[in-house]
Amino acid sequence: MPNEIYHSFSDRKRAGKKSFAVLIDPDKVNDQTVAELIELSVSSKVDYFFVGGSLVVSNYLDQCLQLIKKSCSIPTVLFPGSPSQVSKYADALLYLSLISGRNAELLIGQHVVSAPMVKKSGLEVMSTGYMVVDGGAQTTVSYISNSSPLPSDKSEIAVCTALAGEMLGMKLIYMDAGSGAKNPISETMITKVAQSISVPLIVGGGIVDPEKAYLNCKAGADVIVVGNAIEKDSSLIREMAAAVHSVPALV
Ligand code: 1GP
Repeated sequence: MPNEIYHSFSDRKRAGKKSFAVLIDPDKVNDQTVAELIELSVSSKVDYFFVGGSLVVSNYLDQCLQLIKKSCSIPTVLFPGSPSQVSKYADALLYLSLISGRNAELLIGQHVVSAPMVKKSGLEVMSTGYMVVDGGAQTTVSYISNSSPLPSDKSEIAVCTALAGEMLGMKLIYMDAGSGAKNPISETMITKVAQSISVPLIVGGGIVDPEKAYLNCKAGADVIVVGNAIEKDSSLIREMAAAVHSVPALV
C-alpha cells in the first residue's frame, strides 16, 4: 500500500492510540545488541524502530536495518542526522526540515542536494517539521546547524512554528529536546502544540522514565521516541511501551 507507514501514524492518531518508537543509533549497536533490542521490542509490542544518529560514522546502518527486517515486522523509519543516512533497507524516511532553526541548509539546502538519491531509494518519504526545543544542554543538531533551539518556556513560538510547518504541508511534526536532554519537553508545550495541529505529533529527547512517556502522551504526543535511556537499560522498553499503550483514547 502506498504511504503505508504514514497511514499507520495517522490511523493510530485518529483512533487515539499512542505509539512507542525505539530509537537505534547504528553507531552504538552491533548484531548482538540489535538482536536483543528486537526480541524485547517484539514482546513489548513496540510500534516503530527509528534508526539514525547525529553523525553515524560506523557503516552499520544497512546491516542493522536488514537484521531488523529479517527478524520482525516492526516498521523501520529512518531518522537521519545527515543525507548520507539514507538506506533502501528501511520502510520509510523522516524527511526532516529543521523549522525551529534559521539555517537554510537544514531547511531546504541538503534536501535539494539529496533529492535524486532519496527518490531513487524508493523509500516512503514523510515530510517532517523538525523542531528542536531547548533541553538544557546543547544538541548536536543545534551545534552543527549553528542555530538556536526553541526556548523551552515559549510555547507560543512552538505553536506558531508547528502551525507554519503544517500549513507548509508537512505531514508530521517532531518536537525534540535532543538526545540525552537534561529537561524533556514540558507537557504545557506539548498540549498547546497538539491542540493547534492535526497531523501526528512525535515527541522525544530526554525521556528516561515511563511516567514521563505517559504524561507526554496524555498531554497530546502521538508518538514517543526513546533512545538514550534504552541504550543504558534495555529492559525499559517493556515499561515504556506499556506506559504509552496504557494511555486511554480520548473519544
Ligand atoms: C533524540 O528524540 C530522540 O533525537 C531521543 O532522545 O536519546 O534522549 O531518548 P533520547
